[in-house]
Amino acid sequence: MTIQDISCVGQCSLTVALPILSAMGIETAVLPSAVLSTHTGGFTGYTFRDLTEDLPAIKEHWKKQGIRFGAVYTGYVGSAKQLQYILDIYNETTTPDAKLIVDPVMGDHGKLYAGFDLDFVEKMKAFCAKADVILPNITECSFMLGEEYHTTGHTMEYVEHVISGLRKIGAKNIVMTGVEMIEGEQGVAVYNADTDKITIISRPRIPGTYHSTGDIFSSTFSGAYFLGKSLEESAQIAVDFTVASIKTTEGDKEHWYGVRFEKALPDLIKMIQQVPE
Ligand code: PXL
Repeated sequence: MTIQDISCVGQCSLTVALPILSAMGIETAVLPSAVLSTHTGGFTGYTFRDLTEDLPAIKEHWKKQGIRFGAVYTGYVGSAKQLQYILDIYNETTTPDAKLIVDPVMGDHGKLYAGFDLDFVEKMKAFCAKADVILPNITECSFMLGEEYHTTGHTMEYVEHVISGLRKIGAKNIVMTGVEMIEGEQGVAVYNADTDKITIISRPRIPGTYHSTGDIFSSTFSGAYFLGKSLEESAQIAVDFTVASIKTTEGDKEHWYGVRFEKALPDLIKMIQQVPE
């Protein structure tokens, strides 16, 4: 089950997660955290309907129906109060082995998204401590650690420092996105709590900024991990599909609000069918 907003227009959150998870062959239930006419990253005057108070009744109905989920993946959450409701849903409607995968969606490029504040950051930190895997970008890591944001030049020392800070908050497995360790490359750092090892997965950087690629990454990661791939394999598939999605929109100035990931879905289906070496 995935919990995030429906941005009616804008190719992010649920309108990205659902097609990706479906293409991976995973039956996915959705819980919309809010409904917006568009996403908040560049559109103005959007509508925002918070669904926080719908969550308890939805949970009660699911419980009455005996519904059980095999995993929960959370993205953009509409209010701090929702985090407790989501934990209740996770605790009361999942199978005993169900993983909680949290993308602590709060900001990018050194700034919080519209509508988020430092109080939300504190609550998100506590929520991340309950997760099996967290998928923060560098901006979200900086806010959670209360530190300055560094765009590029991420040394291994910096990555280790951030991971150690996030572990102190209580995070278990960590996939940090937007890591730029090698000039001209971008990727992710995967911290595996079982092996206590960090793996860097990096690809040549595509110039420009592309909205919602974090949601594409996290949805793909969650799908691959749910299918039983390792943390590292899941991150690699997610990086490769994110790159393939960006390539469909590279240089397309008119399509500024998202990427045409739909065109790359056939690649994703091939990627998850490949047997690891
Ligand atoms: O892509 C993250 C995201 C999700 N949902 C909404 C957003 C954003 C980023 O701007 O505005 C509503």
